[in-house]
Amino acid sequence: MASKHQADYDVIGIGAGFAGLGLIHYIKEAGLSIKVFDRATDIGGTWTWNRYPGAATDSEGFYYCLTFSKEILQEWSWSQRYPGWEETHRYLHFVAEKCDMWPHIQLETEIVSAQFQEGSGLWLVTTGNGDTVTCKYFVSAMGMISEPNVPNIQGKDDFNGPCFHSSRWPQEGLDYAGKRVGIIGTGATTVQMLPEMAKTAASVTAFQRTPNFVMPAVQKPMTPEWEKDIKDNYDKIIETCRNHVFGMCFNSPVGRNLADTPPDEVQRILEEQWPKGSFAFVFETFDDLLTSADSNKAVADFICNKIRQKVDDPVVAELLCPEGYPLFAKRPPLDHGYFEAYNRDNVNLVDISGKGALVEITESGVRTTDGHHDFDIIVLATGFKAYTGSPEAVAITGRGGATLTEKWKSQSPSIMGVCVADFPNLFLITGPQAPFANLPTSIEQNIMWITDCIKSMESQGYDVCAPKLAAEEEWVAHTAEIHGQTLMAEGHKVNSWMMGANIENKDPRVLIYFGGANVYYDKLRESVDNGFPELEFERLA
Ligand code: NA7
Repeated sequence: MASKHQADYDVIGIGAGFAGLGLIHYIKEAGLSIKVFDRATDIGGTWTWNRYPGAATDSEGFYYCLTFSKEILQEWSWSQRYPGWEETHRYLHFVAEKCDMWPHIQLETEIVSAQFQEGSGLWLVTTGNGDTVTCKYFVSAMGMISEPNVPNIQGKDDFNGPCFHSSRWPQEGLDYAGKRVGIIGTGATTVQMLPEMAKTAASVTAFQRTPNFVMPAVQKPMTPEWEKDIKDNYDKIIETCRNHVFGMCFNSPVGRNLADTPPDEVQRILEEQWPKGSFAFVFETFDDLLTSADSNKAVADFICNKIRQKVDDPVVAELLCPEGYPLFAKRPPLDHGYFEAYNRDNVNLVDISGKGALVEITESGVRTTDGHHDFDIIVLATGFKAYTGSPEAVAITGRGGATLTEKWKSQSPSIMGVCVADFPNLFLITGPQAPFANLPTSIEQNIMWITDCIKSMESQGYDVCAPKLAAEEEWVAHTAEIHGQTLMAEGHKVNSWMMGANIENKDPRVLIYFGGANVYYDKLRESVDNGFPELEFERLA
């Protein structure tokens, strides 16, 4: 049944990364028209912006991928366990070409605003050039860790050399060999970047406010035998991710709590798992690490001892050991030689957590209260405005004239992270209060729900779907209750982006559903099966 009001496209998406490409596939398959806009010069999203040395996936590549095409899963070959940004970027190009997605993509086009039009039920979308385009369904595929957090550090525009956010790495590349590099921040980005840069830079100095629980990645090349095993078992791999609490290819729950395990056995299990690498260290050891403070502390102590073993200088080692907060209150990075890098003569750690606080960036470097550090290059590896930052960067105005930014001022409510009350026909892929999980798994589950909703509306001749406020309140309460039962609730004490606590002048909040990605995917399916009870459907006159 055709809509009474004609739009330029059935669907407009913003963002041509994993989410945007996945959206194109499912919407095309539904027989609807779609255009995806991206301000970047290339597709790839995260994997086109984050071109810093060492940038790589933290999920293993064989399940950090889209699964809708069995052909692609068989044809594409990953070269190693954790593909670097170049390889992931090449993979996304492969997907776009193979599935004939290019006609549906418009690059170098920033969307600056989108307004819901009450009369027609369409979205009016405006580009940075002032061009306007309309759609019935408007989808944010902008990614949940993509809008840079650039803190207001005094003097950052005065520096004489390159000074940029890590996700705005110069696209033409940057020659840092023989240069003195200063990096502000020591999150997952720096953990990947620092050991790689240290190989050729004259010096690399990291300014650290909060140390992280960094666990081993254990990179390894893909062998023909391993690849065959993966490709022979893809259905099982996809099913495992779909049914895992974090959407990953791990065998958990393991049916064992640390609290019930004798200390010797705990050490034996942790020692056995540590050299295998990946987040399996948390997910395939014990089931109570994210809920029991004592169990979490035992593993935290184990990790700190490993750090002490790796770092030669005991003072530096102590500075690198997290203390006073639980493992996973901040998202833990994976290690590709980060700690060993501090044993090099050209790598320095500057503690800015206390009396040596960061004061300003000057023409020639960084000043702390302890002195001045000269640099040729400064990288602001200061993180992202997770979950809400990207949608808020576009002026999205819903019913009644309120913007998303206004709606999300003190909390960031949604229904399952996919839609928001007062914003009809707007869909988010991995919006706030969705789980934090292996992203391609969550992305695809979200897109399937969105596409099913759109297909249902089209087949019944509906013009508008309005998310119900009561359903939103229910999801918010449920998400908050579960969040409060986990140790991630302590994230606000350590500026965790998982609670939006890393953003200046922003109230910490519940941004993530921690009830299990698998449980969440079941809820999305239930919603489809029950005819989307969270939504009110309308036909316009
Ligand atoms: P993160 O993990 O948010 O790390 C940002 C780092 O920047 C962190 O060490 C912060 O210290 C530091 N930071 C932020 N603002 C400042 C100021 N004003 N002064 C000094 N230091 C600051 O971002 P990443 O890019 O490393 O990783 C983001 C995610 O991307 C990662 O978790 C993966 O999921 C992929 P703090 O900890 O707040 O003391």
